[in-house]
Amino acid sequence: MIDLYTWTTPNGRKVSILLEELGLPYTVFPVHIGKDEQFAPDFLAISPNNKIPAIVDHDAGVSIFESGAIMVHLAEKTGRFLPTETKARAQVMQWLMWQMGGFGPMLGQVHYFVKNNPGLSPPAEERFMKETARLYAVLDRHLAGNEHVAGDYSIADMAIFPWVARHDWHRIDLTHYPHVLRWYKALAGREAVQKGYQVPADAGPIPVPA
Ligand SMILES: N[C@@H](CCC(=O)N[C@@H](CS)C(=O)NCC(=O)O)C(=O)O
Repeated sequence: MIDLYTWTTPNGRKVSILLEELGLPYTVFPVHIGKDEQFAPDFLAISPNNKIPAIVDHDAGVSIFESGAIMVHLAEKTGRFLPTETKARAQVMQWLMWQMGGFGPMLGQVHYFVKNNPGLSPPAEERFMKETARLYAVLDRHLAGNEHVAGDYSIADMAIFPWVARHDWHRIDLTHYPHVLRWYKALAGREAVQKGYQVPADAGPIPVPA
């Protein structure tokens, strides 16, 4: 059995989408980060960086924080969504790390400066908006020639998707990125993605442009 500590955010949804795709049983423990529940000692024992998501895999006797590490663990545990062949695995890992290192942190900065604190720092707004547009262009060019992000549908797709679902927060018009939009719509239509998106609470439908 797996315990999932999460909240209604892109990093949390990555893991709940994967768990739904895998069909693994799991227990959800909501951690309300707006109420500082991530600083509770019980949670810090599992996630010392005071951030969701985190899991406890009771079968394996391990607790893990950092969404990328959790996704690799679950993929390896089940032998799904992360190939073992060297080249195919490297492709998934590089796009997973692209999401963890850039397409996530940079978009989060846009949420902070542009959406939540407009006017606080115009240079920061410009810098992070520009980087966000660059990252979307990279993804769009890549998806122009690929159905999925890295070979078959994988944890790389599941890691990127919930961030694209916040496109209105980072002021991105998805119709300007037609290949991202095609890919995004395909994933938004998957039952497991829809179920995982609503963990730990119903957040309304996945936003999909017409
Ligand atoms: N690199 C981490 C980032 C996790 C993260 O930023 N979580 C946010 C919500 S999306 C959080 O828990 N924030 C609470 C806080 O910073 O106190 C991961 O991918 O797991």
